[in-house]
Amino acid sequence: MHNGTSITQFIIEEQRKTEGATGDFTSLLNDVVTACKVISNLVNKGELIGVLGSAGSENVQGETQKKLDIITNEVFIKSNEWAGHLSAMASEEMDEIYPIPTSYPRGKYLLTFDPLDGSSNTDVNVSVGTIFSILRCPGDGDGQNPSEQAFLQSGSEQVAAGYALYGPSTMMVLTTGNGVNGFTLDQDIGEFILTHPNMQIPEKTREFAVNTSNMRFWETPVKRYIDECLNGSEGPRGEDFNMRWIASMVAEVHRILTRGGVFMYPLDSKMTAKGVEGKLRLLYEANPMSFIVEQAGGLSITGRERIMELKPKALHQRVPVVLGSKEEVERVMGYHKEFDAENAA
Ligand code: AHM
Ligand code: MG
Repeated sequence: MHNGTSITQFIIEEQRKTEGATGDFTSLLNDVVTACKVISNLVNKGELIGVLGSAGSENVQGETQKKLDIITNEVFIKSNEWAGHLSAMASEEMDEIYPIPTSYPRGKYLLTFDPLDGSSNTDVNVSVGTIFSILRCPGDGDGQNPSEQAFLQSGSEQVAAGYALYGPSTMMVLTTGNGVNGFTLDQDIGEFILTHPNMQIPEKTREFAVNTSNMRFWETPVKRYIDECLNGSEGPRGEDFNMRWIASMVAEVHRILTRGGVFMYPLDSKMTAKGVEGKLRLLYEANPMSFIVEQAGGLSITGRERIMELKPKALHQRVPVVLGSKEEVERVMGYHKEFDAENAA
């Protein structure tokens, strides 16, 4: 039995440190936490309540939606639209932004989310998660109709980011720019309890996560990095590496926060042939995860640039992602720089 700090207490105490804080942000985070508890319950019940399987529709990215993608998106909207803290929301599962209906007051924040990341894993009962990011609405949501443009802020502008991981335990990992803290849901009392204070990613690691079935489509620097890992003690790295691929970014990032490693979904020629620049979405996957990873002492890049410095061009923009332990991510960046310099010459 855990008798520690609840996430509500933690958020309120954090907020007290901020001068002029109105309590709006605390209340918004609480609504996000509630949504994640509801989703945890749905995911946990699974086929008992008939929520597994496909919905027979596609999202804006042309991906088949699972029933749970649609249900969890609705849960997020319903939990977060009424309280008056938000001006608009945006999600992986909605083509357009969702302005807060005029029947509710509008507030100074924007919320982006992927309600159920890794949802291809639900039917096989493997961990999935929710990812979210909170931005300030330009003009503090001055009553104007919020536009897509308002969301196109670089990751470094995020006010908070977090994820919920629905695994053997349900966890919530959160940053407000002051380190990273992890909470575990105590199902008996329905509260997240602080169990992983001040999470830090080990700098050096010998573990990587990548979908190697795409190897033949990768760029040379990525291929070089992974080849060197695979060659282990017989290659230039002189050490053996371990590999994992869960196909749930949330679970992958959580492992890295816990024991280090590198996760990548790099650019490949299949994507460029289709005119897309990556697999993962910038605003509600890559940016929040980059914020968390960097707040835990790691690094997150596209291969060539820091993700949080990118100026977003579109709501559903995709980017290549390489994140995790600092030394390894810096190495991957170095390989890209070397390659680009050789090819420019
Ligand atoms: P989703 O948002 O449609 O669930 O896709 C994102 C997921 C990530 O969680 C995961 O890292 C990746 O897609 C897995 O891709 P793949 O099936 O190519 O291995
Ligand atoms: Mg996703």
